[in-house]
Amino acid sequence: MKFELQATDKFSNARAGLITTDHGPIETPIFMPVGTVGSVKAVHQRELDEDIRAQIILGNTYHLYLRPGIDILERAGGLHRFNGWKKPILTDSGGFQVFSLSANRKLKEEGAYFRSHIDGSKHLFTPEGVVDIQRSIGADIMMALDECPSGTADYDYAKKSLGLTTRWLQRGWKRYKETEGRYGYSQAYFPIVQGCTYADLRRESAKTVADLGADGNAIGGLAVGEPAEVMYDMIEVVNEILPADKPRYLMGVGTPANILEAIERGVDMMDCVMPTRNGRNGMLFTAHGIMNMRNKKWADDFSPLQEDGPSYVDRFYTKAYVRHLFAAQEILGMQIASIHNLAFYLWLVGEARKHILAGDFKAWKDVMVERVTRRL
Ligand code: PRF
Repeated sequence: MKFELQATDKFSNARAGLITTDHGPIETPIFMPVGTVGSVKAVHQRELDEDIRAQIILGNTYHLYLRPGIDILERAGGLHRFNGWKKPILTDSGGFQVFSLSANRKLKEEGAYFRSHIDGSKHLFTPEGVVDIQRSIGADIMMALDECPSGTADYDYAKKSLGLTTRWLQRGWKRYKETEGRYGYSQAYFPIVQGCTYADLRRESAKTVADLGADGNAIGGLAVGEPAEVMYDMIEVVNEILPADKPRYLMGVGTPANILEAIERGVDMMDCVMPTRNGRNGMLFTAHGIMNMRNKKWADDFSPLQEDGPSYVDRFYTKAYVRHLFAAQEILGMQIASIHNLAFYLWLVGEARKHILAGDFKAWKDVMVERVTRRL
């Protein structure tokens, strides 16, 4: 994997760059749609590619390991062959999902013990094991096993937790260096900065991560219950230390406004379930504000979903029709909302990139943050 820094904003830390992987290029800043079980919910691969213009999607080690399982993924020739997505894939390591989904999880020095949320079976994720699993999945970017404490964790807990994450990182990195991709293309391994809301722990973690010299670096443990301002402060603290010539990935963030604030602070990659999950509940993000399609006010609004929207669904369908689909609980409503929201997120980061390259990112961003947070 290669990263070329193409421009840095004069008035902020925003950057434009180009990541090159064996499955093609990624222009940054980029938003990565989440495809937890190997499918971006309610969206075809063709729509993802041609309409939404996704450049990279996510998968989850936790889910894919439990189902369909590593044997099937290996026999398929990896996740790209299995789901037909030919562009880059990043997989999260599983630690975060073990904590949010599984039962009876327990952290030990050796790894994370947990029971499957599907059938209750017992499993252990080790830092080495999740490298092997991600090799089998064939992710272009693999993530280190970490612990993500709550955003309200106390200092002692955060410090102990970071100790474990750091030891796990060294073990995972060693396994990464000793192994190779099994499908003939190369795979990167991103370490993850933790340290909760404590600047000294964040700095310490960022130094450890920077010293590894990985192809890219991630910031975890944010958007987990701390105030947004604290998240922004932590991003600033960490990005002062993470190398400028490697991509920076902020995990699991966020709203359109969060994304713009993160880009302003030097983040290059982001993912979040929000456009798809909230979309399935009828929440549409647009360049003019947020619409709840369950609201009766749209019932007789026959104007296009978003006249100037980036996706064909924006002009093809009316607000009244989409409101009807949600009222009638039709699957198509969820599909339209998912395509619209993802196309909007990809449009937003694409515009951010254009404005960084043009040199007027900061002024554009200040206007956009206000617009995208309005309620329509
Ligand atoms: N670690 C991992 N995945 C994550 C997170 C993390 O801290 C977050 C936190 N926002 C989302 N996804 N491995």
